[in-house]
Amino acid sequence: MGRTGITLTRFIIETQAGYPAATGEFSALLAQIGLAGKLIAHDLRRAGLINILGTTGGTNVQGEAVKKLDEIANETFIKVFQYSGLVCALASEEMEKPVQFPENWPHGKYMLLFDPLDGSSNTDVNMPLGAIFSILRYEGKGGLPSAQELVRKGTEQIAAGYLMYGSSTMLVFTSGQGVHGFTLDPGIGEYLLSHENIRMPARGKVYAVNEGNYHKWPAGTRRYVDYLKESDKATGRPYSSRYSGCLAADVHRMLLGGGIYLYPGETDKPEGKLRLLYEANPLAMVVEQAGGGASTGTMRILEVEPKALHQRVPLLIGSAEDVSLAEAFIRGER
Ligand code: AHM
Ligand code: MG
Repeated sequence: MGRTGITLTRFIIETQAGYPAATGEFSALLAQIGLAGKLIAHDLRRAGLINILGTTGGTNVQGEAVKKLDEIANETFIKVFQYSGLVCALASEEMEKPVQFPENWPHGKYMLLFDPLDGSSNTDVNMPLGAIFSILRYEGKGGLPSAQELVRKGTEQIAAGYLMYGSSTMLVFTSGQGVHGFTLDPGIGEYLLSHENIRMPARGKVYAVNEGNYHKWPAGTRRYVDYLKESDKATGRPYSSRYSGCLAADVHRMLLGGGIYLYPGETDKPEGKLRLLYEANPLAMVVEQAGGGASTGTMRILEVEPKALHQRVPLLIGSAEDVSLAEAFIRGER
């Protein structure tokens, strides 16, 4: 049983020595992310009743149709952090440019990059959704960070995690001291420790990929997915296929049970679909901290040198041995 059931705040205070800011700022930052999660979960639970399903009619910087809930989730994060005194700049999938918070400067030394509503195609059909966040520290003395100062390599993240709105709401994070999962108890409005120090199995039995894109993939990726479907008792094949349309939910499954999620590059779109800074990097940090791996197919996600805020990257993420084998297929060794 251990510490199961303790609140998020108590967990951080107890373990504070190992956390990035022993001043309580980091604990406040996570509590604010938790608050954004509670507010969004509250809307999602009533979404069919309060006219927040469907699209706004606009398109975002990625050229994708914006869902009403994308906008609501993004505004919720902004509201929660604007006068928090913690964060000097925010960047999100839904905004072309980062937002600076002069009202939090110079006290707020954190920068937050996030996907406010991951798996937006699930909004109207009552399927799982998530939010993904990456936390950086800004040491600049000269003033608020410029847009380019948020574009950092994954290894520079000081913490990362995701919220998941499934049958329960969860907050899962790492600050480089293991991965811990908290479940929101709606009765008392608190996140309670439910999954301490999550460790991923070295290999899984499940794969998640949008197989409708099979004919767009390069040969190595196709061969790998064909391999997973072959029957072979010794290697636990065929793997089961589970794809929810929500990256955070699929990675959550792999984190707990092992396996591999893929959003590969395509022959005509080698950069893939997912965004490096606020989808791939934070989940890569979480998964590596739990003993798993995250790769572009040819290199470690956390070492990709980013050039732009909304840069895309192919993503293979999951159990360490599954990811290594997928890389071997992509290199043409299998
Ligand atoms: P989103 O952040 O706009 O929702 O896009 C990311 C999502 C992932 O959650 C999911 O795994 C993938 O895109 C689904 O894409 P597709 O519909 O192409 O399979
Ligand atoms: Mg997303």
